[in-house]
Amino acid sequence: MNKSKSAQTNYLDKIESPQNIKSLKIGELKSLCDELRKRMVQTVSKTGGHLSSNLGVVELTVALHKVFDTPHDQFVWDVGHQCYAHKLLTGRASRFSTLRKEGGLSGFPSPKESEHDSFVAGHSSTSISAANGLAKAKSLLKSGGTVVAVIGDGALTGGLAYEGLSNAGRSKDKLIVVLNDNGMSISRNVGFVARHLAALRARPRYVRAKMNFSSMLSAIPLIGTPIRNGLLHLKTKIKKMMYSRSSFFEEMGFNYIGPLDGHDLEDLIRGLQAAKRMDRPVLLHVATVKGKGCDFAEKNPDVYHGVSCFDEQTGSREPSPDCFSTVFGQEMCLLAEQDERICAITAAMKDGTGLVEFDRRYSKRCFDVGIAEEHAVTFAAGLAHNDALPVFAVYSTFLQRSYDQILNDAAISNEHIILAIDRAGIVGEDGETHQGIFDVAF
Ligand SMILES: Cc1ncc(C[n+]2csc(CCOP(=O)(O)OP(=O)(O)O)c2C)c(N)n1
Repeated sequence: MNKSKSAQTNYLDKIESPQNIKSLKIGELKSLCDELRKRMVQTVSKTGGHLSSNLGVVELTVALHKVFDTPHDQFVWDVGHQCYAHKLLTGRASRFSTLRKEGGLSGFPSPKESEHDSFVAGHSSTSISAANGLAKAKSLLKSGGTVVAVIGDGALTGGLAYEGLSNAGRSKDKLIVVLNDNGMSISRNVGFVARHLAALRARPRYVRAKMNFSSMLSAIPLIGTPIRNGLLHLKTKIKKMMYSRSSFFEEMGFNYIGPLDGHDLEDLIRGLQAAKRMDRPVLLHVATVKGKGCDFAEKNPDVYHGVSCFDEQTGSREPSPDCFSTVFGQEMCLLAEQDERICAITAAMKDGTGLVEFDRRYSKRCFDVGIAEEHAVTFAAGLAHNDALPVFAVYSTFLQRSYDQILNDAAISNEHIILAIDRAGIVGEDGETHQGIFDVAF
């Protein structure tokens, strides 16, 4: 861990509910962030779990709880693997050492576990659709409060996220999507999303002007309509001067704020307050560093994405024995040498499925399609139809996404695709959302 004298303080153990952080000043909140990181590294080194993603959203989580009031306001964590700071701030710090153990805390959000976990998660790219539904129900029933979806740039490669954006964007409901952009899925992110977000990150000048402008507007009491309209016109002009084209999210119906530094608490709090004041769908783009604040996780965020026990000081781990994925990867390399029709497909799980060496040796025949399991199967069927021999390496639980594609796009026309199904069976620590028990039935 990075050394910090403020890590000596103890705010965390006094937090019984998120209300307790409301009165903390910025300096105290920063110390709290150090404590959260320390507790996560200590615990995950013993229980295993998702480390890098959680270290990256510490300031974001603190800022969210500073600005909003759960459970009246609701946070929907996409995938949910980054919810540890949220758990620690919502009355679960004393049980945190039971993380991922039988009878202990789940590694993912679980409404059964806490009223602060608004929605179940585990599989990727669902948060915007869920938040769309939660926000719609709030506006229909006039129950008040704000719904905030937190989604990573990796999860944004999944098609369901676009179904969510498209519907939430036209809903006109009060809804905030926080895009946690660290440039990484488990490994480096791929495709259009990665390119578009990199372009947005490269133009940071607009956000401050926009936030200062909205605070200015809201600070003027009873502002008259003609003056307000004049100012809004001016705002559009400034915006046009600064941006030559709008972001994809604006085209989808969202007000776009960003990019913000996701480790600057003051900026995050200001950004979230600005988003909260808007009575419509808003996308807040936040740039974070995966693994932030822990040297070994920051250097190798992919290695410490999902990790088993390790040494808390050095990050070193026992070498793991060869498993299905390792042997599968070796066999794939051997077979690919003999048969040039063989292609490998992964849905953002190159490391977990053992395809790293295959990708190094046969990069033209290795396809990381992003978190897009449906696409992976139909893409494989297309490859097979034109005589390639595709092997889709996938965890059993995530193959559930592709049930329809297996039936309609591959099986009906008898395409020769190979499904290399990993992590089948009861999975233990990852819990109910990750069981690999339905593939036999389908
Ligand atoms: C449908 C589905 N496929 C694959 C996964 C495995 N998985 C868990 S987290 C993750 C990467 C998510 O990246 P991002 O959303 O950017 O979050 P980060 O970890 O970078 O914070 C993947 C592929 C999953 N949870 N769900």
